[in-house]
Amino acid sequence: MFEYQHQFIQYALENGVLKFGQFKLKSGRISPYFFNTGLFSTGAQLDKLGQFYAQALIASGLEVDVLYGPAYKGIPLAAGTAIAYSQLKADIPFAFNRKEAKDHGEGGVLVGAPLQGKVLIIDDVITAGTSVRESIQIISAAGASVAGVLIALDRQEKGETELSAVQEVTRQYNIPVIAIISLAEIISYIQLNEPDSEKLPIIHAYRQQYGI
Ligand code: OMP
Repeated sequence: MFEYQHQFIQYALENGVLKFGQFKLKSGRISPYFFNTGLFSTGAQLDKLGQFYAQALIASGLEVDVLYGPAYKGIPLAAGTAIAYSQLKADIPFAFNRKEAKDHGEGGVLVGAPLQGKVLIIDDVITAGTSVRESIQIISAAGASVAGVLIALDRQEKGETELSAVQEVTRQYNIPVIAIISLAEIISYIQLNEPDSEKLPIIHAYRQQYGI
């Protein structure tokens, strides 16, 4: 585990973004943990969150031309990452979509920099991958190529097949999915900091059932 991944989990715990308990997911599964990036909700928190995303992007070595944030949750994430990336590496354009097309003013569903070259999708969590597929269609329709996907957490759960949603996306579109952390890092973090935690067997059982 990289130092920034350890720090990211610590930061998520301190801010109540990573929680343990019983949570119903979009998929209907009852999960022993939940990660809610929406709770990073101050300027300083968005600044720090953007730094983590930018560090993960830099660590991946992926070269991208534009950052794209899918509405709604991806918009502040792409903006925050663009700010942090400009401080750590290079100034980079970003864009996002509207959920409903605007028929006056500048019109259309896309806002910000033109989608051209290699576009990186920035989102929060991938479980089944629904939102990512929609973004890929929007970027392709604009005539640009998808460089990959950058997310905060890969839950490493089975999708419709034995593969995880992230593996399915990687295979279907031949693009990398970069995650700041995955469930594996959350487990390592607990093992390191709370080796006797009662959370561990519960998370292991969940992983046994739904994990890849
Ligand atoms: P997919 O679009 O099916 O991949 O589901 C991802 C979405 O699930 C996220 O964008 C969140 O709305 C939600 N989610 C979380 O935010 N955190 C979690 O830990 C789990 C989920 C989820 O419901 O699966």
